[in-house]
Amino acid sequence: MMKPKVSMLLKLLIVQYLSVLCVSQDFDFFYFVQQWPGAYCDTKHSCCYPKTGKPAADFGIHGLWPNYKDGSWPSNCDPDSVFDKSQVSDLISSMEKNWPSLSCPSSNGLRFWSHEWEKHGTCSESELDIRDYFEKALQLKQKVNLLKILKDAEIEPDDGFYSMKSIQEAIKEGLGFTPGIECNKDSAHNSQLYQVYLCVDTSGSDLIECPILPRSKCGSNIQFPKF
Ligand code: U2P
Repeated sequence: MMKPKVSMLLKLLIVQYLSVLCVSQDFDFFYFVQQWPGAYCDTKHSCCYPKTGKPAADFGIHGLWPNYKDGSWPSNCDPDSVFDKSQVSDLISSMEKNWPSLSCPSSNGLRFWSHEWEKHGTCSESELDIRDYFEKALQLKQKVNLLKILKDAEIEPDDGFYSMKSIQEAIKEGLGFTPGIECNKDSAHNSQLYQVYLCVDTSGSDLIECPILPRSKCGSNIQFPKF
């Protein structure tokens, strides 16, 4: 028979071990990622406008991605949780406008939103249920008017080239936080402004300084393509 004190200690250790396991399932912050449709469409692969028509010439949401401070990220955390349109029915028209899908074949967005929920959203279920998840992303988009911030710094989608430094500084000036910038290449191999990463606290509400910026493959001068 184990002495009572020893068995109590063992129980405590087991509880502590389990709680560490649970906490390690969590995440450290979100990347809120917006994409410039002009850069998505101006590459070797084609793009397809959504069934609702050509999206506005504005940044669109790509996703709200739970991330770890070391730069890695969890994905597909809950295979039992599928995207349930009925839980976001009142958000759909805003999602069509602010979170359009440009991949081919043309879609009404449901495929894109399901993918984002299942791959990323299910990894922040400890903080946000499906409705909160989409609502938070839409609220962040309303808060952060990237196009205006850039326009105020005379950086516009006019096919012109701008320094990475001026883009990062304009956003830092406008929001108070340094963004991550991702580029892709057009068919002439020009590096162009594709996605902007901002960091958000685990409640999905407030911008924070990024614990780690995504690695950038941009040149020092990048094109801001028309859309
Ligand atoms: O970069 C290519 C794709 O990898 C996923 N990604 C990237 C960085 C990151 O921090 N987290 C992350 O998930 C994205 O996959 P998607 O959501 O598009 O399937 C990104 O497009």
